Amino acid sequence: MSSNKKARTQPSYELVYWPGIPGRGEFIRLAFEAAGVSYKDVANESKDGIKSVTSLIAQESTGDSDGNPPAFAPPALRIPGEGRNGKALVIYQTPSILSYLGDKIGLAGNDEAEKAWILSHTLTALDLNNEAHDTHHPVAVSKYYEDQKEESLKRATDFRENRIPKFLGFFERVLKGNQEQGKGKYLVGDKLSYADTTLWHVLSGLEFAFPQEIKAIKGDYDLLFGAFYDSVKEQNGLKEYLASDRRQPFSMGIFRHYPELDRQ
Ligand SMILES: N[C@@H](CCC(=O)N[C@@H](CS)C(=O)NCC(=O)O)C(=O)O
Repeated sequence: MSSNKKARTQPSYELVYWPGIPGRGEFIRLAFEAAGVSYKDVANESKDGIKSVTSLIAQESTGDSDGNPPAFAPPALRIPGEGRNGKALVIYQTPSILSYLGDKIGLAGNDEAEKAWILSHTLTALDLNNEAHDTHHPVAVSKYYEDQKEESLKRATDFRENRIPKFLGFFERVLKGNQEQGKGKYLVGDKLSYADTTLWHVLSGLEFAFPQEIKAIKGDYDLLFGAFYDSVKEQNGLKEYLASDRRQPFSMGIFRHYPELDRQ
């Protein structure tokens, strides 16, 4: 194979993330699926794949033999051949992975301004994701929900009454401001980006975790729960993925449905 041809071939991508839940790995999966780029979901696809996750975050690790630093937490992306001296590159942190991949798989926008906005909106959607998680773990990540129920109720009430409207109102304004180009379907420019897939997943998680709340307020966000939500899930690649059994259902991960935390 000529070096030119090789340069145009996609490298093989390996997603390293906990098996059996969407979690933060889903943000990376949706980007690959939307771009039609193949990847290996190591822990879901191979027996003993979970070892790739546990060794990635081993507490004693100072890095791997390919020269990568230790990773704090999954998700991580491993790309053989793209690291130092032709070795494997390993990167972690969801937004860092998305911004690395965005350019390479065509989901990062058309110019420097679009690239920066796409990353900014992605970070904001991930902030919303983190705040949704904190509604059931407001005191300690290492403690059970059952040990922090009282605080969870307070946190979830504030989240529903103040934070959800602030975030959703913001994204509705973003869509409105970009309506000429994006037609309500895209946050930035005139095509799908990893900011769209990321926000979409957070919205679907909120619908799972707080169904009564979202049902009650949906109508206030015409674009977000209209053109945007519908068009992202109908995108080529995503539509097929979302209907497949590779899409893990929400359960007891970041988005959890505790009826007592929802609108009564
Ligand atoms: N900001 C990080 C958060 C990573 C994270 O919290 N990963 C979770 C799984 S979704 C985990 O296993 N965390 C272990 C820990 O924080 O100790 C990212 O977006 O990648």
